[in-house]
Amino acid sequence: MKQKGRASRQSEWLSVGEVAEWFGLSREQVHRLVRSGSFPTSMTPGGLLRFRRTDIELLRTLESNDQAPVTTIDEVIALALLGDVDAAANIIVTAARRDAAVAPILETLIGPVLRETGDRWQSGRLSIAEEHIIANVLGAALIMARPHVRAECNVGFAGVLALGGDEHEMGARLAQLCLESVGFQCVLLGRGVPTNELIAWCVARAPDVIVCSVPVTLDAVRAEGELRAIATSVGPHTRVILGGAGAARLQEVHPRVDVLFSLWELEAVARTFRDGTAAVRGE
Ligand code: B12
Repeated sequence: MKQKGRASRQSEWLSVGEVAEWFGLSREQVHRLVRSGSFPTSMTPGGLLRFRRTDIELLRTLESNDQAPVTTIDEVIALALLGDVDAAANIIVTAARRDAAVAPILETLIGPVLRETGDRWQSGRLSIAEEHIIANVLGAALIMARPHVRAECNVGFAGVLALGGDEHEMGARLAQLCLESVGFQCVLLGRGVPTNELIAWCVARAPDVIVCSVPVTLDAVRAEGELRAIATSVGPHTRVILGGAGAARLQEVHPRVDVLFSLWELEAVARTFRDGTAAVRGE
């Protein structure tokens, strides 16, 4: 995609027309890319589609190198069903190096593969065993990719967990990889941590960032309680970040919590820590 025009710089949010102009696309092409999951989006309270400027700027940087994902969802599902963890990890690592960022491959391929897997399981096109195999292979691939995408610097310490108490914790693992790729030291607390232990951990470890992922199936009341406990137990320097497909279902989000809509945004926010650390060091 080529950048043609330049949209106005005033607003944090961009419209479909502005994004189309930035990439030299028609509005219909933008809508198609949104439907395919290639553009992270948000809705205004009035139901209008909006794009966060930082997401689009990061995408534009990547697009300027003419880099589209070459592996398809079907291919990843097929190799995952063969149990090929190495190939799945290789796809993530190769793309992360090519894009100089890990969020694009996670948002445009790994996330969509997981969601497609759920759809196929729900419609009977994949068995329970096959769904489990794909999730396990991708989970292992994310772990295998870590040392290869991790940045050498140390920009801060982060805790990452899944809220709501159910078994879905892949969102937390994706978030962990994003943070590590920009230089965070991460501890994955995973899922199902009792609230009192969460509080104790936050107090004892005083992380710079605590990232909470809310999966699509969640106990909203439990997730809200866990989030409140975290937000009120961390010190003032800790940034609390919330995201994931279930985040929109929470009725009450503590004012200390920043809600992000995508891994693109998370990576962009994490980079601001790195840039801040470099500035302090005078680099
Ligand atoms: C893998 C999987 C499982 C695995 C989980 C393994 C694991 N270690 O996580 C297992 C097999 C255990 C499982 C179990 C179940 N599952 Co399941 N599962 C899935 C599946 C296929 C993928 C989940 C996933 O990882 N998605 C990818 C995530 C990461 O995507 P996401 O949340 O949209 O997040 C994206 C962004 O928001 C971002 N993100 C995520 N976190 C964060 C955080 C921050 C801060 C930011 C900025 C961004 C961010 O990253 C993602 C990138 O695109 C989904 C399908 C789906 N649509 O997701 C079904 C799905 C979630 N499961 C479902 C169901 C029903 C179940 C079971 C109830 C099935 C059963 N009858 O036993 C059980 C629940 C058991 C329990 N007690 O919890 C349903 C939920 C339906 C609903 N709407 O409630 C789904 C949607 C499948 C379906 N189509 O019906 N599941």
